[in-house]
Amino acid sequence: MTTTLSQTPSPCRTVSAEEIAFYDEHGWVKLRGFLRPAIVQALLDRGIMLMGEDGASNEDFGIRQPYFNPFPCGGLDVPELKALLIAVAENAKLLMNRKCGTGVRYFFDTFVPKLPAGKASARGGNGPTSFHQDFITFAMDRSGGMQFWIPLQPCGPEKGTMSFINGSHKMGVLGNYTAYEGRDITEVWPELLDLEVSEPMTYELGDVTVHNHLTVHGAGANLSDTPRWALITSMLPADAHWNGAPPEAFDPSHLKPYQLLDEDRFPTLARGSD
Ligand SMILES: O=C(O)CCC(=O)C(=O)O
Repeated sequence: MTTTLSQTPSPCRTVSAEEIAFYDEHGWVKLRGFLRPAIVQALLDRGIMLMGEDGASNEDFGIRQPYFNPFPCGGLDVPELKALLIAVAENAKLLMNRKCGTGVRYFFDTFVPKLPAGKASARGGNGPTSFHQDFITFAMDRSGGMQFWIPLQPCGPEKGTMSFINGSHKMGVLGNYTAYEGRDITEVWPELLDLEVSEPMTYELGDVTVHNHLTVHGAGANLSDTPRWALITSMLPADAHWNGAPPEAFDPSHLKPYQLLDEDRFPTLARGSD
């Protein structure tokens, strides 16, 4: 008998107490064997359907930067993927570990193929990822959010996988990388050189990393000749409000400054106990 994704109970496992402690201390954690391979395959199939095998034949999304060619996944509209996002949010709540039991709100889910550095790309997306924090680009009034970085195929450093600066999430907000005038973040903040940098990640199918929006991270170029297929899903504390600044990740035209994010666009996927 064939098993469909919707017949199976959970698309992922639950984070362990050790993983929660590692995340709290380092600002990131690798979750080995977190996802069922079938859900990873479903994500890859959707990425290829929307973006083509080359990860670059998608409708123009209007964003040009070297890190990757971004394109929305739209997972909330696909029942199996919505179930995944809800399960991810429940794990984000455990990792966030707020004392008042705050829940978790969906922020976005985006394919992020990094295109091969050796091939010209009209879309950009074929360079290294400079070291940065995510937080400042999101225009939120509070920290606590995190990215689940889901490789859709096994991959390692040659594909341009991330390294993390351990403990950098405890250093506060370090500015927008566009304000560094081309300098590396460690030139602007030499304090970061006192911290350890993780190895670039190597992922088996089903492995995922999670990093705090305040954790400094970056990646090399994709030195292979095929796309580095990955999906980022970003989660926020359910009590996050827009801070009124122009965000890079969403259109705030329906919000007032300091407004709680609305349920229509940013649904609460993991209910809080507060
Ligand atoms: O995929 C990459 O190279 C970088 C991803 C990133 O910056 C993020 O997940 O916040």
